[in-house]
Amino acid sequence: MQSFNHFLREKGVPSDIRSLLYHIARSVKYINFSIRAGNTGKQGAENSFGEAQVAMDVLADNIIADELKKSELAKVIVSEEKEAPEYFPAPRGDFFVAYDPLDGSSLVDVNCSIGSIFGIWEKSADILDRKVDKHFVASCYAVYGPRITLVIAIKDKGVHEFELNDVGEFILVKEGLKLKDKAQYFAPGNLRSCQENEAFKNWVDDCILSGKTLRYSGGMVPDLNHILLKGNGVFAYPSHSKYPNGKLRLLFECAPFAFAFREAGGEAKTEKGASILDITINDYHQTSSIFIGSEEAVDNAVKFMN
Ligand code: AFP
Repeated sequence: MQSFNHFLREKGVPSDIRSLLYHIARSVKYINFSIRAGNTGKQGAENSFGEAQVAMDVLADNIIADELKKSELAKVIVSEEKEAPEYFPAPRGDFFVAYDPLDGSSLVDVNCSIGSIFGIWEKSADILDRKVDKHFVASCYAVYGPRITLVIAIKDKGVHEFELNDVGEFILVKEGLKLKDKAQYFAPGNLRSCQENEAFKNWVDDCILSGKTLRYSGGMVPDLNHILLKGNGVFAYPSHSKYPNGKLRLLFECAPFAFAFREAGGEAKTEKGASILDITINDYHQTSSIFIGSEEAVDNAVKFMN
């Protein structure tokens, strides 16, 4: 069983990226412990989207920021839970890290799987007005479920799953995750928009009529993890009157998964058909619609939407 660091070193992952990922993995361990021991109640505050924060949101955010600072590799970090970026002295690196410390906050108190999502870019300066894909070097996400797993995507080096073992090490369990073109599974987020969006309703009907299997939990991390590990599927979260530009955040949710899914041979597009990775970052907290998963299934969904 290969350890996290040994596997990445064998894959030729540069030491600075390995070290940054090591600190991210440490933060995941601390968050996992806090979830199992911590407070699942409300924080009594709101994030920059005006969403009620749960105590775990704030705790997870602080744990990650602390680990990224300790890495001395992340120069600029942006969290879904904070309006403004944080700037750290980073004598050993120049990375920009965007993260959603705890995605699925509304699921914490009902013991459903939740996750943390990270995007890692080189060249921390001038992130705004840059395309998502420029200097994008790695992304990863943690799933806090029956097993604690960390899925890591490295540019041109594939997507791999690690599991936290009983002695606190992340051990390789699946190397080289790949997505087939066709999808058996579908995960239709924002189903309420069927009432006002005939095209989306037609797509959902087509998924049902073509015998696709519904797998949707309301948590983006477990829902996309399901598609990646099953090797096929399509997840959708279209815009609608409540979220005219989509609900999901470009930097903290859509981009890291779009990067990982592309590395696995999949696709991620907006409902208008633009590649998520081609979007220009205008605002750290901008949102986007997203159709992501098996390439053929995503293209078919976008055809329905247009
Ligand atoms: P919370 O973090 O507020 O639970 O939202 C989770 C999420 O950002 C993403 O994980 C889900 O895919 C999506 O929202 C679910 O949105 P709806 O609550 O509108 O279905």
